[in-house]
Amino acid sequence: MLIRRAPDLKSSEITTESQYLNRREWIASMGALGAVTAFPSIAKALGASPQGQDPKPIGTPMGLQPNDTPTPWADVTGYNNFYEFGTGKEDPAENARAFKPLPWTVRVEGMVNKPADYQLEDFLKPHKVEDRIYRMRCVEAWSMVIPWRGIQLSDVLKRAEPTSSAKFVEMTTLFDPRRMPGQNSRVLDWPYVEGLRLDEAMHPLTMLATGVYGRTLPNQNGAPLRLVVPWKYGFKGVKSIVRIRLVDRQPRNTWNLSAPEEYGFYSNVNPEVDHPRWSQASERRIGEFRRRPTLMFNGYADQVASLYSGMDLRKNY
Ligand SMILES: Nc1nc2c(c(=O)[nH]1)N[C@H]1C(S)=C(S)[C@@H](COP(=O)(O)O)O[C@H]1N2
Ligand SMILES: [Mo]
Repeated sequence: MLIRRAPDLKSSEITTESQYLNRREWIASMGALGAVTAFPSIAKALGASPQGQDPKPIGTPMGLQPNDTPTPWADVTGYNNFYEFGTGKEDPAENARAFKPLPWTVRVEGMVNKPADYQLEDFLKPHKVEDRIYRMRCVEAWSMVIPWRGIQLSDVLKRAEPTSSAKFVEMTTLFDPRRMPGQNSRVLDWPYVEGLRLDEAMHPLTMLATGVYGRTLPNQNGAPLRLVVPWKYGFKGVKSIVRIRLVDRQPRNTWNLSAPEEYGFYSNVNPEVDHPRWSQASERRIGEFRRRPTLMFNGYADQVASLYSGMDLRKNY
């Protein structure tokens, strides 16, 4: 496998010309979203709150396509995968209601010069918080456009000072069956764990999210801290993270442990490599009826394809 050094891009450098164009088209398309919310029945079908109290989607659109509009608040926060709170898409919003994400400790450890246990506030304090609107896609072939708020994972890693042996990052969800009732059943091997290669983790698109729609992250979306990697299938986005560990071997990841033939370590969005149970060639945007084509790396190929040059993406699915 090819290990490359992490790209050292400033965030200003990743705003490409095509993103400027997308931004203009996106602003134009917001007119269309306004038209939808003007019809209460349609807005309701799309999941908008009947009181019209939905927060405004804020943030810099990054890599959005001309027809991408932010997924309504009610869908972003009402249609979730978070097995710690049940396996149905509507379970997490219901079952995570009582979860108290604060106080929260994050441990950064492993092959770093500066391991530490941080209270969430201290963990976040030195880093720049940004609002960014990303396309997201689940391996089950549904997709959303989500206005995230968060920090770059690269900032956290730089602060910890990885040693030269560190090659991967492993991130682990809280294990506390009293607070996460789904952990009392054996649907998955708890705690949920995910990983990235160090260069993927250092990529400027990779975020640790603390919010959506300019608000604090709802419990069902992975409060208080979750991973967001917009060019990978949703399951890479590990929620409610308590540990970030730098390691020299490819970490185990939960879905690969449960069904290795179905879920790989890389899990890059790839319309050419089907999952055994779901075609990856097209997707259904939540709130829409027709399918749309799935794009290589979920539309972020310009920015991330070079991470995988020389790799066989059929083998490394
Ligand atoms: N701890 C944990 N993280 C998780 C999951 C989970 O079940 N447990 N589900 C994953 C899957 S399959 C998806 S699609 C995304 C969904 O994130 P969202 O609900 O914020 O859209 O979370 C991912 N992170
Ligand atoms: Mo998913």
